Amino acid sequence: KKSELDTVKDYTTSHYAAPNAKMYGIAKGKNVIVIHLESFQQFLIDKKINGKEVTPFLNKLYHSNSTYSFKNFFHQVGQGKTSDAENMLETSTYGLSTGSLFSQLGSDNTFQAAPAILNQRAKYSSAVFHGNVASFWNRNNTYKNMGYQYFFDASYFDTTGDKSTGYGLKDKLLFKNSVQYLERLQQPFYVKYITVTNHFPFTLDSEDTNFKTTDTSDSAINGYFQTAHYLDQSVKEFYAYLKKSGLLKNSMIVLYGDHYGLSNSENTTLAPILGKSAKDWTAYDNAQLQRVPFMINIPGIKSGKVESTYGGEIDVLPTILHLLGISSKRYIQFGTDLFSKDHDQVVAFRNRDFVTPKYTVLNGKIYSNATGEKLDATEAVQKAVDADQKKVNKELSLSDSLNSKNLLRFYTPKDFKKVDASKYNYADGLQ
Ligand code: GP9
Ligand code: MN
Repeated sequence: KKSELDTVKDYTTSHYAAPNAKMYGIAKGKNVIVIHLESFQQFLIDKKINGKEVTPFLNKLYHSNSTYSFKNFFHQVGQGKTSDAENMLETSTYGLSTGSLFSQLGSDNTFQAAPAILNQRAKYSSAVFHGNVASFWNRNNTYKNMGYQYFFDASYFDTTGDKSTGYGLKDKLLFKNSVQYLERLQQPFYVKYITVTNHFPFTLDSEDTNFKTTDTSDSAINGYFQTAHYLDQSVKEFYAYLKKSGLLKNSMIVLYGDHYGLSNSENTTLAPILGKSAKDWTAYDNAQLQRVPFMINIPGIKSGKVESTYGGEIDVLPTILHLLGISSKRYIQFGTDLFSKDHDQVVAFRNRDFVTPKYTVLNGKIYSNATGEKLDATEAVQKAVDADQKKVNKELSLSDSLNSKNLLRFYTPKDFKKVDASKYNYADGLQ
């Protein structure tokens, strides 16, 4: 009888998408800097409020010819929110159907995650910078099992008084005060910045913003544009440092929004700001707002553009590995390289709803992306959608069995050395 691991492996092997030869290795050997844009939704890109761009710096990056930007990229998180996004990016496996994988399984599971892969395949060092306490979402334990060498959490920074908001150190200070550690990391490095200031309830001290925002009845919406603007300025300041230090030209910067900031219940108040009618707002519209930015900025290239490929957080790891010239074929990963001609454009949400380039399927109801209207599906469309739904269900359930049964402990990819979490002591920092 086939083992459960083999069933999973058979699926990911047959689902694997070979790299695009034009893209493979274009960022080989570069540092990788992942910037996690907290609660940042795609609609912020190019959005103007009172005649002013909310995120002018990110807009420029988004449209730059040194950036591959994706306009049909969706978050796929469940209840684990930030930690689910992190798990997908680090492992290309899904979060769990309830709760947070980091919290439930992060302390004990075997991971074959980005920091370990990059270290073993291409000698990358690795670190996370985050202005909240290390125990939030059980990161301190999970990161060790993923092979992160360093974790600079709140304890490394002065977070007192007005230096913090609800979830920790303000983003400008996180970027600025991380430099002392970043500069001592051996290159090439794989580092991740998890920002926090653009987080519900989106409040900011008045000294940190002069952005003139909306005046809706919903203070979260009004605040959202201000904290997003602040995040934009934070990234801009960090880029100025990267440029001045010379790191920029040796790095690939990956920016992504982890999940929605405004919830479905707030979307009807948001609708008029997006030029939509609140009274015609539907579940379809809520689903479309689950787009988040995904940008790969590789300073020096000229071929960057806004891509319309559909994809999500599950696809990031194989995409990045291939850009670095590292084959992903030997790993168990559920996503596929966004640049591959075999990339799978069916984007699964954690609740089994899904989006394809043509359809949005919510609770079995099919909406046309072209019209936003519910479809009376022809037999052929229904058949295609049923096949996609079956695949989505299968993929999520195989990922769940892989993770909840810790099946990776039985699998050793070629040359992979199991991560030894006891090697890492995040209190030591970089001496
Ligand atoms: C906290 C931060 C927020 O450390 O990452 O997590 P979220 O509430 O967005 O899941
Ligand atoms: Mn988050």
